[in-house]
Formats: sequence, structure tokens, C-alpha cells
Amino acid sequence: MSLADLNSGGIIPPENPAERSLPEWAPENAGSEFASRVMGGVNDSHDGMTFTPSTGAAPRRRQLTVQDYIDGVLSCDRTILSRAITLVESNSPAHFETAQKVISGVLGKTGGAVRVGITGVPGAGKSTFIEALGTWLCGNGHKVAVLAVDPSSSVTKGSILGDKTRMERLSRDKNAFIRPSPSGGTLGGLTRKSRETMLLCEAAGYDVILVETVGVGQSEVTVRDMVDFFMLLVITGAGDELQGMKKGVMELADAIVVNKADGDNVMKARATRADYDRFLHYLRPSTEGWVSHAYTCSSVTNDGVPEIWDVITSFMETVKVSGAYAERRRQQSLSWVRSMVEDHLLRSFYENPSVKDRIPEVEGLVARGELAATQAALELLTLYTKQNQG
Ligand SMILES: Nc1nc2c(ncn2[C@@H]2O[C@H](COP(=O)(O)OP(=O)(O)OP(=O)(O)O)[C@@H](O)[C@H]2O)c(=O)[nH]1
Ligand SMILES: [Mg+2]
Repeated sequence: MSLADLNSGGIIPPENPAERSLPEWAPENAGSEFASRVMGGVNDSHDGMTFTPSTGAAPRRRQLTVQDYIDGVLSCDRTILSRAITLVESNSPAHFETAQKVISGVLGKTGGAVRVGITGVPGAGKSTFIEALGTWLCGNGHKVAVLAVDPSSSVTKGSILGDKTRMERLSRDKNAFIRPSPSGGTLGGLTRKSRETMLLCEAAGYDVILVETVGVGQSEVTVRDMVDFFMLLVITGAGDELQGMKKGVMELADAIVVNKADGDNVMKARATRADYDRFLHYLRPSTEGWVSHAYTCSSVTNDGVPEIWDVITSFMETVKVSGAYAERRRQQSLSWVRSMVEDHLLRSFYENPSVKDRIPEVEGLVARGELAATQAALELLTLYTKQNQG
């Protein structure tokens, strides 16, 4: 199977005609039915490129060679970096092959960044925290790339607008690069795109990658699998926040940060921090050799934010010495391969014409209790195997 085969199928056409016009950073020759969906409504993109409202015709762009992409990414040409990311986000098999060549061409310059994942319930302040930490890091000589893995964004289409207003300062910083969540496809597909985007940003010289994900089920596990340091952002509640929190998510965290520790909320935040710290004490550590603790900060006043970076730095030193860092990166590469294969198989199954035709009827039979679930699964799998062999 060629690399291109891995990405074939699963093409998701834009539903909204307004999305059919390609922004300036769209890959050349991208038929709009192949490009990943682009969320409308964003003007004056953070990376200095202008979003051109639809005129019905895609703007003509100079075609870039694989070498142009590689050179542009390595020299941190933000326009080319953006276009390279658009290329890896494309669902077209043709773009996939070019994208993989670009990735291979820059691979030697990747892996050097500190990769940080940030999760938390909607409204916990993840974007505001990233704005605060990212701005502080840029002021201290770092180059920061911000990515989002948000499986819900293709439905709500809201997150990019929210993030752009919440990261206004950071989006204007020349040392920061903010990329909204790719949309369209399964969580597995989003993961491949996000991982490859992360590599491109590293190759462009961004030494800190901050990945925001909203805490909805599987996405935390996915992001934990992409980053070195994973933190859970929480807020104070009515005193029962610990009960409402899934133990599993806390077990993934290298730190729990109680945000919004400002104004009248400071004392409450400190009490909540102590509760989480006690709870963490009884959990399995997320990273071997590292003891996860709880902290407080305010993303609005910046209090405690630089200290979170100290925690991350200390974590990186610890895991590099213990070998946990190298081992985690190794495991992540393996799970990357597996998730690409799984994603391909899933799409290939559901895009299979025989399966597609039969699914509504089979599901109807199961729903009415006229066919056993095991029989239904067997029938669909047999259809799939038969057509693949034929
Ligand atoms: N007082 C105070 N408000 C904060 C703080 N951090 C965030 N907020 C506010 O909390 C609200 C939600 O913040 P966001 O940063 O959008 O939260 P989020 O977790 O990114 O939310 P989603 O992206 O929707 O999941 C906004 O109104 C912020 O201004 C903080 O440290 N203190
Ligand atoms: Mg957000």
C-alpha cells in the first residue's frame, strides 16, 4: 500500500458554498472539494495573510515545488508554513503524497520543541491561559506555536473565532504562530493532521508547541499521546468539583492548574488546589518518575503563569534524565503509525460502496430487534472483505 492509499477516501466536501472559496494559503490546484473545510468569517489572518471573501473563483497562486515548501518551512516563511499546513490538512490523495514528501524533507529538523497539551472543560480558560503563557514565553525569547485539536469544531465552527479574540495579543506577536483546529474527518484524521502540523512548526523553529483541546472524552487521550507535558486546567466550583471530575483525566495530567485565581476567587482557588493536590497523591503518576501536583494561576493577571513554565521546565529536565522522555516519544511514534492505519481502515470501511448501501437497512433491522448486532457486524464485514478481494 502506498502512502497515498492511506489517505484515500473520506473526502469531505464543504457544505457551505461560502467556504468554497480558498483562502490565500490554500494549496495550489486544490479543488475545493479536496481542501479541508475552511472556517469562514476570519479576516486578516494571524500570520499576516488576508482572507479573501468569496468571489466565486479561487485565487491563482504560484505553484510551489516540494523543495519550495521545504525551504520555506525551514526558513520560517510564515506564508509557506501556512500553506504547508494546509497541504497536510487536505483530504486529497494527491496532496497527501506531496505533504508526505515535505514532511520527510524537514523531519531531520523536528522533535526539538517542548510539546505541551492543555485540556479542560469549556470555559476553564484554556485559550486565555495560552495567550498569557505564550505572550510571556515570546517575551522571554521563545517562539511559540499554538494548535488546537477540537473534534467538536467541525460541528460548532465556533472555536476559531473564540480563540482569535481570546488570543489577540499573542496573534499579533511575531514570535507566535496560531493555527486553528483542522476540520473534517474522524478524530484519527485530525490527529494525523495535528501531529504533522506540529512537525512543520518545529521545523520552522518554534521551540514551544501549545496544543489546546476541549475536554470531551477521547480527545484528551489523543493529545496526551502527542505531547511531552499534559496539563489539566480547572476552575473552582460549588465545592463538588472533585466528584464531577473524571479520575481518568486526572491520571493523564502532569499538572493540574486551578485557573482564575484572582479577585475574590483567590482563597477559593487555593482551597481547590489543596483538594486536587491531595487527590493526586492517591493516583497513579501520569509520567514515571514525576509527581504531579496542583497549582493556581490567573491567566488574566498573569499571577502564577511563569511559575507554570518553571514546572514544565523542571519536568522536561527530570524526564530527559530518567529516560521517560525518550521512551514516551518512541511510544508516540508507534501509536502514530497505528492511528494512521486505523484511520485509513475505518474510512475505507465506511466509504466502501457495498457497505454504504447496506448500512441503513442493517441498522434499521438491528434497531427493530430483527437482527442480532453480531450478525449485522458480520454481514457488513463480509461485504467489505468480498468487495476488497474482488
Ligand atoms: N477572572 C478570570 N477570568 C478568566 C481567566 N481565564 C479565563 N477567563 C475568562 O473565562 C472565559 C473563558 O475563557 P476561555 O479562555 O475562552 O476558555 P476555554 O477553556 O478556552 O474555552 P473553550 O475554548 O470554549 O473550551 C473568558 O470570559 C475569559 O475571559 C482568569 O484567569 N481569570
Ligand atoms: Mg478555547
